[in-house]
Amino acid sequence: MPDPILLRKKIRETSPLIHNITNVVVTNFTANGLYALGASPVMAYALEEVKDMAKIAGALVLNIGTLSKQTNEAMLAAGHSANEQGIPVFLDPVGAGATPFRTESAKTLLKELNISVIRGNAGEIANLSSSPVAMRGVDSTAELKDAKKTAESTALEWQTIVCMTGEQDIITDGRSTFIVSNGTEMLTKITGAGCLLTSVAAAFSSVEKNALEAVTAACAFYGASAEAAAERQSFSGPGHFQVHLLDMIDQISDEDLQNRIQIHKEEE
Ligand code: ATP
Ligand code: TZP
Ligand code: MG
Ligand code: MG
Repeated sequence: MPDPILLRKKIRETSPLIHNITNVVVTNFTANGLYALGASPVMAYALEEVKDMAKIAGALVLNIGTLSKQTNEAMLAAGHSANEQGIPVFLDPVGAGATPFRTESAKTLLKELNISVIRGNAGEIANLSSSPVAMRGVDSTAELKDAKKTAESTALEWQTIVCMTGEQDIITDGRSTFIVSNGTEMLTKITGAGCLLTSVAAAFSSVEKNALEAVTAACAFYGASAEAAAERQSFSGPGHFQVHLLDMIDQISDEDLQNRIQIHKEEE
């Protein structure tokens, strides 16, 4: 079974380098979240250096939130370099389906690279599958009839692991599926909650070869930390929540984690 407590300990002990090519909205929040976890973040985008940075990282995150043609090229170069070294590559297809540029860019990364995990909301994942849905901006407005089926078929289609997040997180390779029920609605009130989760999941994957278990553990750890953050006494809205989330990623105890974790394995 996925073990968030053990994997968080491993991250703290080894401080893995996580190379992020991410969007301009969430850059600072993502770096602070990775520090709070005990990982070592680096943001590097220049075509001249991404290959060198990716090959010394524990994991690479490609996030298309504010994509440009140049960043797209850098993502491909970094991705090839990581693939050559067997370093896990995570894709966050922010806003896939909102514009053809986003959808096509995400699909090109999936075609050209060996992507270990796609982490996105329901709408984004559906738009990488053969059953696209309408998207408005980066938020999922899709009410998928069968989210689990969509996650599983997308995983099989791209031969990867899909982590579809929402009130429940569905983590699947198309055959084995975990459901994580941790989290709080407050996560939908701040920007970057999904983007940071993608980078946190990449950090978990850098210390655990079984990516399905690593990502499941990351979702439970992150959701539990967010629950604890929302319960803090001085909490009074999204501004405080964002800061408390960083604090709880750093401070949540093993005992508190153990009591909160809600991971369910689906029958095959
Ligand atoms: P969106 O842009 O639609 O907000 P996102 O990329 O930010 O998507 P989310 O699906 O919001 O990603 O997931 C980010 C985190 O928020 C995950 O840990 C997820 O479990 C949690 N989450 C999202 N919605 C809810 C909810 N209604 N209740 C509890 N937790 C939630
Ligand atoms: N616009 C482009 S990227 C971005 C916004 C608002 C951040 C999206 O962050 P998340 O984690 O998907 O909510
Ligand atoms: Mg969100
Ligand atoms: Mg997102």
